[in-house]
Formats: sequence, C-alpha cells, structure tokens
Amino acid sequence: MGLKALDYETLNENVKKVQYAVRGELYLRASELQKEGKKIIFTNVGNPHALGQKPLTFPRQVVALCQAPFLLDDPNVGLLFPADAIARAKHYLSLTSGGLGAYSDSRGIPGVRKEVAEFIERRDGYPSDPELIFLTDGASKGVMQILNCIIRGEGDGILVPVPQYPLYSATISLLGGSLVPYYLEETANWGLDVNNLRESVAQARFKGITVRAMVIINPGNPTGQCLSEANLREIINFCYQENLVLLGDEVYQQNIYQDERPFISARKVLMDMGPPVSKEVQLVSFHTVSKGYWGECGQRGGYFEMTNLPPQTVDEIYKIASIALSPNVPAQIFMGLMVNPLKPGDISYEQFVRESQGILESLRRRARIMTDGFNSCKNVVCNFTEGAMYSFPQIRLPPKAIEAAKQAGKVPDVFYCLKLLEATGISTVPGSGFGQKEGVFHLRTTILPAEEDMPAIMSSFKKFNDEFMDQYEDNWNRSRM
Ligand code: DCS
Repeated sequence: MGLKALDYETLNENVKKVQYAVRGELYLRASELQKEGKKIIFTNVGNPHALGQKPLTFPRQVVALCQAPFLLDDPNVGLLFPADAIARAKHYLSLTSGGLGAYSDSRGIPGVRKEVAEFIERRDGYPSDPELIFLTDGASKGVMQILNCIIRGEGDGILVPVPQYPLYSATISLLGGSLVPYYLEETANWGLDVNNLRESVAQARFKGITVRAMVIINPGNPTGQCLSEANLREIINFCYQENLVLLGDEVYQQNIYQDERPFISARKVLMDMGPPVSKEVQLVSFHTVSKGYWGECGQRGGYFEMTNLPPQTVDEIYKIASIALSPNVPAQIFMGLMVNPLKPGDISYEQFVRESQGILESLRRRARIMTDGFNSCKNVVCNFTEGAMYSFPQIRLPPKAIEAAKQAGKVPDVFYCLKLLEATGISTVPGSGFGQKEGVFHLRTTILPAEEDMPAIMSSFKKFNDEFMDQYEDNWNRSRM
C-alpha cells in the first residue's frame, strides 16, 4: 500500500512549515508540568479570563437571555435581570432570523453590522458603510480570509513588523506566500521607521517578490507601542506610493496605558489625509471582542472593515465567507454590545463603567509593575508597555548561557524560558517566536496575572533571572581569568 493523503510524509508542505510559538514548546512543557501537579502561571497567551478576569455583567446578562429566550417569558425575569438587559436581549433577538441557533448572513447580522458602522463613525468622525463590514469568528479568521484573497503564491510578499504576533507569519506560511519583515526599533520604544520599510521593500523586490500588502499592529503585540498620528500618516503615504494594501490590526485599541498617544485608527488618519490618498489606499481594519476590558476570547467575535475596495472584490470576499455559512452568532451579539455600550442614565450604566474602568486601571498599574520589575533585573531591559497586553523585555544572555543552550540543543531564549518555567512555573513565550534581530533575545509575558499576585511573580522572576545571570557570568568571568 502506498502513502495516504493524511500520512505525514505527504501532507501539504505549507502545513508542516507553520510555526506558532504562542502555543509552542514552552506551552507544551508547561502543560506537562501542570499535569505533574506544578503550579503554572500561564502568561503565554493574552487570555484574560483564564487568569481570573471576571466577565462584564451586562453583556453576559444580555447574551444569557438571548441563549435562553424562554426566560424572557418568565414572569420573574425582572427579579434576576435588569430592564435594560431584557430590552437589549429582545433587540438582538429581533435582529436574528430564529435566535442564536440559526445561521446568520455570512457577513454577519445586518443590524449588528450597522451598530459597528455607527461605532466607527462615532470614533473616527467619518461615515462607515455596514455593507463593508463583515463579522468574523475572532479577528484571526478575518485576517486569514483577507490574506487568503491577497496571496497568490510565493512571489507575493506581505510586509510584517518584526517582532510580530505569529498569526501573520503562520498564515503567510500556510498560504504559501512570502513574509517581508520590517524591523521595529527597540531603542526608539519599538517605533516604526519608514526608511526601514523602504529598505525592506527594496530587498524583497531584489529577490523577485511582489510586495502586495503591509500589516501594522497598533497597539503592538508583542511590543506594546502605540503609533502616533504622524507615524500613521507616513505609513499610509508609503502604502500610497508603493501601491500596498494596508492591514490595520487594531484589536488592542481599548488597551492604552499612557496619555501622550491615545489610540487613533488607521482609517481616521487615512480619511483626514483627503484625496487622492483617502480615495486610493486600500485598507482593511480588524477588531475583536477578545481584548480590551472585554477579554471575551472564548466567544470568538470579531469584525473587519474594508475601505476603498472595489465592489467586485467585496462580492468575492462575501462568496468566500459564505463557504463557512455564518460567523458564530452569540459572538456577534457580544460584538454588538461592545460597539454599542450602555449610555449614561441606563440602569446598568454605572455598574458597567465601574467594572470596565476597574479592569483598565488595573491593567495600567500592572503594565507599570511589570516594566519596573523587569528593569530592576540583571541584564534585562524593557520598554514600557504603552498599550496591548504584553511586556517584551530584552534578556542579555551571557556568552556562557548561549553556549549552554547550544549544548542542550536549544535556541538561547527557549533555553532561558524553559529554565524560568522549571524554576518558577512562569510560562512565557521566547522572543524567537515573534522574530527579533540576530543575536538579541527577548521573552514575552502578558500583563494579565491578578494584580495582587504581581509582586510575588516579579520577585520570583527576579530571583531566577539574577541567579541565572550570576551562574553564567561567573563561569564566563572565571574562564577568562
Ligand atoms: N491580532 C493580534 C495582534 C492579536 O494579538 C490577536 C490575539 C489576534 C489578532 C486574534 O485575536 P482573536 O482571534 O481572538 O480576535 N492574540 C493572541 C496572543 O498573542 N495571545 O493571545 C492570543
């Protein structure tokens, strides 16, 4: 008998090439240790509820009622649910064709897409067309759909920031395209220098690659930086000159921990620039219910909005979305609730504000505790987390540690992160999973562990790190004597 299609040897090579470190070697080892009874602090994934964040009450009340519509007929419903949650549940149910158990339109429920368009208009000050908004199962699925439409083969390149969230590298590999890296400047707070972009494009072209699109992650993952308006304008101009589609990953737009650079959307900057740029540059922007103070990762809700795409392309994207029939319907309701939140005067408003502000303010404090903690450690330097959910310290590994890693058959930062995991139970992602400059090492943690646990986590990190450094530096120094 010959090999079968699902025998490993004959699998689609693109599938085998994919690497996704956020759930890679470190995560697998952490899961093993957990099974053996060790206490693991999972800081490898930006998954707030898994680290104890409580869901916001109002959206869960609304979705609970949508899931169990018979409760709406119960005369006692008003004892358990506030009137605004009941009204909102009825509103969303009226938008569905048969409740949460029915497929929706493949682009998402029209009434929810209208709420998204109204949100974008309020945020940016420019009208948005619900017909150009598609709801998706998390932002991930949207990114995959759009990259799928762009990448025709390995001659097609996508500009991706390095370090980057590996959804991009993994999807580009899977689709058989080429990743064209542009480096973020660590010494400039992970800023984006447009000259680096030009250099990257020139190098790719030299190799015969057609650069088709550019990804920005704002605020950045894993780097946490917030792009300034001026920087966004430069990026958009660059896309205009180079004829690139701009993919704006804006899933962390609520997660901002500094006041100098509030979030500004790529779409607003594009519109502010006026014609011809605002009429020419093709932009797709992504958002999610997984992040912000919602953190509803498990619900899998997202959307993308398309700007300056021709109607035939939008139709093709609709056709492809139709193959999967419908995005997850409960998640669409979460998206509606996120973009159309309670207003002052609503019965549940104050509680909602209290809960959401509480989460955001705590995240801001945790961002500070983590950065300060890392910067107090030997051979560790860390930019402040301006936004998103991660801290990305640089770990300056002594040559002896790099040598020891080689001996162990490990990439140096994987070696360090494994030792950290074994010693402290802190499960991180090595910087190599996101890409980094040659010979420079990092790790990524989320800033999500409970605030009261933070001091203990940081001191256990420091103890491990400083001992690790002493161990390998001592050896190094002694061997040089
Ligand atoms: N874009 C970025 C930049 C992300 O960080 C993530 C998730 C996504 C898109 C996709 O999110 P959803 O599909 O849930 O909408 N971040 C992963 C991470 O780095 N840790 O946790 C998940």
